[in-house]
Amino acid sequence: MINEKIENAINEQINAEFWSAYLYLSMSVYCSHEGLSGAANWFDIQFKEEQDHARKFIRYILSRGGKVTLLPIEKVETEWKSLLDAFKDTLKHERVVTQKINDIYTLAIKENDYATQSFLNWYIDEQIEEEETAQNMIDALKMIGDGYGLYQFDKELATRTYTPLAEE
Ligand code: OFO
Repeated sequence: MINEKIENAINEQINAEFWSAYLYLSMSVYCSHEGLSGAANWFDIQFKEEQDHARKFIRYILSRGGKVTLLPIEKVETEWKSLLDAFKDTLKHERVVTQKINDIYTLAIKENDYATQSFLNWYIDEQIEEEETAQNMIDALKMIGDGYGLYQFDKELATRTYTPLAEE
């Protein structure tokens, strides 16, 4: 049985993952409006992956006999100055998510919840990748600027494909 403090923290994290999904859907729509169909695809996959992250937490609470509570999703930004600006926001956002995961881990240590500590390791590794990817995008966009470079970069982002997270 999962303890109530951990259950509440994970329910909040489920909400944060769906909020992330919503933010990336908003970025995808923004990119479509800007004629950046490759970047729109990239953020749409990000949208799907965040939903997978939320579902993984949902399955975990259920597997430990807890109660899942779906909370309202906060409103998100809908406009950015450029694709670079959107990726800067992505990095900022992922750093916040990393901190949230770390906070749940700290709580799990305090509560002697070893199962949750073990479960969270997947998210800790995932956050390293999320932050690194956003930083790489920022670095690339700073190098290429606008125009033909951006056109080529967008074509590259169009090749990203979605792989659903395996259910264990
Ligand atoms: Fe769920 O990793 Fe991004 O937010």
